[in-house]
Amino acid sequence: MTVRVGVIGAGMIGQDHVRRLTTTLPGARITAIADLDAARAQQVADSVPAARALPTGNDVIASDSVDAVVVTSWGPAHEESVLACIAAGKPVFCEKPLAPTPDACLRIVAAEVAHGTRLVQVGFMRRYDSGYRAMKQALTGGRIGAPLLAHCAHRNPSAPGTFTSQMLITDAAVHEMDLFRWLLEEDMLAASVLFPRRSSRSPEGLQDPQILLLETASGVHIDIELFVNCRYGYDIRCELVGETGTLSLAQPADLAVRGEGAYSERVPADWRERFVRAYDTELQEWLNAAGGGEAAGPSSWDGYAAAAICDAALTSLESGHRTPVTMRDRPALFG
Ligand code: NAI
Ligand code: ISE
Repeated sequence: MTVRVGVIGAGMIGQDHVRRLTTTLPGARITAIADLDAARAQQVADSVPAARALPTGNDVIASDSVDAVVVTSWGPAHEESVLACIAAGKPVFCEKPLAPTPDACLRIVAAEVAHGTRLVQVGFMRRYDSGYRAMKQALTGGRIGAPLLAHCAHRNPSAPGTFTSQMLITDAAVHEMDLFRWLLEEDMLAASVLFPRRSSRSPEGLQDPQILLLETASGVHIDIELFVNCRYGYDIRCELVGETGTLSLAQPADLAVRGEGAYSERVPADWRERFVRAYDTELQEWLNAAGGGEAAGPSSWDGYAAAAICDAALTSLESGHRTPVTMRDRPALFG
């Protein structure tokens, strides 16, 4: 079956998802694209056979030639589009963050509960990365005993001038927040943000790097270095320490070179290169479910949980204190 897909937001990741849905993954046909920048929407639509540029996201959702929707606009615009998809009964893949605040996420959760079945998948692609999947399998298979703590790094070579200290949490660390809920199968209890020496290479006023410490309900501590102007490449690291061993995310390069007395591996340029296979797998899973009018993978509840953890971390960023994560009870729809 071919799913006719509409796309809202034709920026960096929107174009990357359009490419994979058009040239890499079977089972999809892009039929409609909208962007606030009409020229950009037209340009992207022109690159896809039989796709039309439409004036607004709501036009895409309402279109008879759209069965399911990919939302890749900016975070604050996600809620309106996702709610409109649920109202139209159309499956929707929404990039992270589901919405910028816990309350906005809860409105989406409530709409999905009222609809009665899941329609929303959130773009937490790390759950589909083969390295993290191997880590989860080894953990649940008992290879390192009970997990105790984890060390992570989330480094970007550079961030746009508009990047704020808050965005190290809401834009970057949100991935680890979801990842560890999935990996450890438990919620977070508290968040604390620490401030190491500021990099003189980061824009004035940006607190970069930061260390985020998450605590799970069972007491696992997860430290995450967030550094968005590390200059040398996109570097994602994770080591999970258990009672009898450790699990480390292998470096993702396909090739290691020994030559001229040195050993080297390529460091990915950005998230598109590092997680290319994970994005392919997550969107294939979404397409497979969307073909049946449903959603799988990270849910709107997972989007809400991540927003609740972000909220605590943002409070800690301001106050300098450890901050408890507060969450509502999970509706039955989300298992
Ligand atoms: P971008 O700025 O390159 O593109 C966003 C596009 O959305 C722009 O062309 C903008 O004009 C359009 N847009 C904004 N509001 C709109 C609206 N109401 N209707 C129609 N178009 C609208 O941003 P980028 O990097 O592509 O990020 C988009 C989303 O994807 C963000 O939520 C971001 O956090 C997420 N993202 C996720 C990644 C991942 O690894 N899962 C990686 C990069 C981005
Ligand atoms: C970007 O928006 C993403 O979502 C990437 O996955 C993340 O690693 C990066 O830090 C964000 O800026």
